[in-house]
Amino acid sequence: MPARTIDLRSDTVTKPSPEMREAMYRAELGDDVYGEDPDVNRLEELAAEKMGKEAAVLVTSGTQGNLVGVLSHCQRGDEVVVGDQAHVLHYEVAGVAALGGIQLRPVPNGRGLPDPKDVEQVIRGDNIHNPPTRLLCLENTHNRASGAVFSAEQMGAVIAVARRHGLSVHLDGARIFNAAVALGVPARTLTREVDSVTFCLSKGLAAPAGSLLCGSKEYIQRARKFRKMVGGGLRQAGVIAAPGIVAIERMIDRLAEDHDNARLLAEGLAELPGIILDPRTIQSNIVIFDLAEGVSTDELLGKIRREGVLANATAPQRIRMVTHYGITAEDVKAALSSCGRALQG
Ligand code: TLP
Repeated sequence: MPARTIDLRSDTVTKPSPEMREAMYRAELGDDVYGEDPDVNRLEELAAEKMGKEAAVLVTSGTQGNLVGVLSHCQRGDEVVVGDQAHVLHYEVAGVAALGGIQLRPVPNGRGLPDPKDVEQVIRGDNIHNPPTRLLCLENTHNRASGAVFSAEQMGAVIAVARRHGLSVHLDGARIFNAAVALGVPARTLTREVDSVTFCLSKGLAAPAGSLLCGSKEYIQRARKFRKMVGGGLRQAGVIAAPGIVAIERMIDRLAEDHDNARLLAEGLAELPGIILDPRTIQSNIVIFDLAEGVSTDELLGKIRREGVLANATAPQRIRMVTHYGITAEDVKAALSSCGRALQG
């Protein structure tokens, strides 16, 4: 058995810090459906302030945040424009379609943001045949684009198109603090122009669960009702909120270490035979690389797993590795050695 597991599958695998465990233990607790959990109330205020919005609501997960976020903007039969690589399109079980009767309209986004021209082209005019285009969804950092980071200016160009046509804008900011740290700006500068944003406590910030949906007071009031509808009204949720407060107050600057480790990982991987990766494209904590023809994804993943290194495939010849609170520079070096052995033998 390997001495230690180096789990690069995702930053969702992070375990809470000792301070978070202590905060959970000490949480005062109250029934949050009555609005009576003091830590939840404090966390929601803190989240709203960090995102520069009037209000916030604690949800169980990023998926629930995006679902409730979209439901609170749309009516059944509305259409939402999203990048064709968006998390909301690939990994959220089509929740907005299945539960909200909302149609997702993908536009190409490759390794970046959707092109404003492509967005403009799919916004529908007022015609009896057309679903109303109601919302534009963006993602920052972008998961399937190797954690690509977008500045406020870059997002501004595509948001301007949405505004010109009266669309609202929701940001899947599951890793918005990674973007903020990578750019060296406060997160609220990246969320200023959007109507709503979801961010996660349980990825690089290392809290055990929970995400926050943030927006105007009136929007968040609506969202509270949808959260209840999808079963997200929790009771003594202070056990989640208390470590969430620690996550926001103590864990944001630390994300820079994950970015350094991701760069180290990408530079090492790029040197290995059979791996196709330009390390200059890695901007945050997600490293995605392709395998040359003839290199088997399953074989590589199987070999490194036997040495205690875990990673996931995101396509037949594509692997993702994510750095996080549980991964040190030493772990990265060990993972690189393991990949090197697997590719040579
Ligand atoms: N992403 C997970 C998987 O679902 C793929 C991961 O391991 O990266 N938005 C973005 C951009 C995300 O990356 C994720 C999680 C979510 C939303 C959903 O968050 P959770 O897992 O809390 O529902």
